[in-house]
Amino acid sequence: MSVDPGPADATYDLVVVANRLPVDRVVEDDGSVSWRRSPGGLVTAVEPVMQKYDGAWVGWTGGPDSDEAPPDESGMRLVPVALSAQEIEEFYEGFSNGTLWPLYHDVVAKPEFHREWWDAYVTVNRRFAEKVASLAAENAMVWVHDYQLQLVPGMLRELRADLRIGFFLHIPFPPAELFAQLPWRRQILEGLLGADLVGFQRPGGAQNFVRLVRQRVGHKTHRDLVYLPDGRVVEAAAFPISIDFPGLAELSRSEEVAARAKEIREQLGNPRHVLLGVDRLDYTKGIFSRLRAFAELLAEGQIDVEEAVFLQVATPSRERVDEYRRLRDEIDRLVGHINGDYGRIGRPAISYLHASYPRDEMAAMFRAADIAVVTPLRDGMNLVAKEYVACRQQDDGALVLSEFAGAADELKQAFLVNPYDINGMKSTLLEAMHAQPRDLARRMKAMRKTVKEHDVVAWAADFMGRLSEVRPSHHKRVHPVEDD
Ligand code: ADQ
Repeated sequence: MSVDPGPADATYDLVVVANRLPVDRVVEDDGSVSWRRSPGGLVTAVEPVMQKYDGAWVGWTGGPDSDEAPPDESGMRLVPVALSAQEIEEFYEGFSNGTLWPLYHDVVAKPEFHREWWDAYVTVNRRFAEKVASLAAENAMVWVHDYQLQLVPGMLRELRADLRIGFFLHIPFPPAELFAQLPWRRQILEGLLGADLVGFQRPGGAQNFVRLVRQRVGHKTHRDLVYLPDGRVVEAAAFPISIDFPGLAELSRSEEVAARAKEIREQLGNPRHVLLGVDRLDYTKGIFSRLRAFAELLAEGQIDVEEAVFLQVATPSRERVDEYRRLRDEIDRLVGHINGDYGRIGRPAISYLHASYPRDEMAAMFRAADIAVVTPLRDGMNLVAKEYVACRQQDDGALVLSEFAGAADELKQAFLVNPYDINGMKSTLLEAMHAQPRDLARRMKAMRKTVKEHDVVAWAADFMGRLSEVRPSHHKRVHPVEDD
């Protein structure tokens, strides 16, 4: 295999590539520009590895036509990739969030297929790949993230055969029957195969990928390995992402957070049960069905607003995509109905908030809640479930969790539900409300141990460790196999 040397000015031994940079551009009142670290967990995860290597992070700043470079962040060089307004519409809102997002989430909304969106996806992926190719040192490691950039590994491999490339998909990888709808299915699979290691949240995602590669591209596969005709071996594996457990646990133990949690309960009227939902406002999160289940329990008199309140935080996102605007209107209406029908003066059944909160306020909400209700219809992992667990240092509280969230693989002691089954959800909510403290403590202890042992730093170290293992090329005779 020929190895292209890196360009003369390439200096980074590790390059992380994600759609967004880990900072947000903020325009202050006086018109000056500053950058604020965005709250995402990914930056916490890769910070230690970035410091160990000489690291750069390549991503979009979030605004149109901006290649203004933000200052370095905790020892990481931040390198912007500019997107035009039209590319934001076609690549980001279009192909990423209007085609891939619904397709990869069990088609819970209908994916749209437009050829011009695909063209923009190819163009932008190439721009990212070229930027990385110009920055990576010879034999550097590159870690590409998520569904917006699935062509980057393949494009980068063509530009720089010397690189060791890893890819991690944060959302589910769909079963072959759904993926097959995609008119560009083969190009996406070939894009991913540019990586040496392709990571998924669940083992099922890795299995779906390997099966599709065998069926649609015709490569030889064995278990989680793909043998390419050029001698490369690609590994597919699950790396369930996690949270900054020690950081969040410590924050939740602070006196300020404890005091704020108490205050939140008081403001909610000190009911016996505070139920909590925290989500990006997205149709995959199952917000509508969970509120319906709660409303039916009120309607049937199984619970009363004097004893149970639902605090639902739903931060609007992707509001330029039609489907998201519609969802926001539907949930606004449903909350209005429920509060109109079952609320009393000073006692709404649902306390519904659109705002985005700092970490300490989130920790206070997690501490204030007796039951976290996490019921996505499909979710790669769902960090909220793990965050709730990290904040329950007294081993109390109940987690009601959808079996369709990646987190359900690890948090087996949660009250697991099928979010499509409203009756099942109602009875599980009641079961969680009436559970004995000893039962709750047993469950929570086990879940806390799991999340503590598998925090986000361990996740990143695990992925990077596997990526850096040398995998010699194979000498198998490979010939196309038939569809199975
Ligand atoms: P998301 O779909 O964004 O992530 P999730 O895993 O739940 O979903 O993470 C959301 C994060 O935002 C959590 O850390 C949560 O605390 C925070 N958050 C939510 N609402 C907030 C608010 N109002 N204010 C402040 N913070 C808020 C995608 C995949 C997931 C996968 C992650 C990570 O869809 O399945 O778990 O990536 O890989």
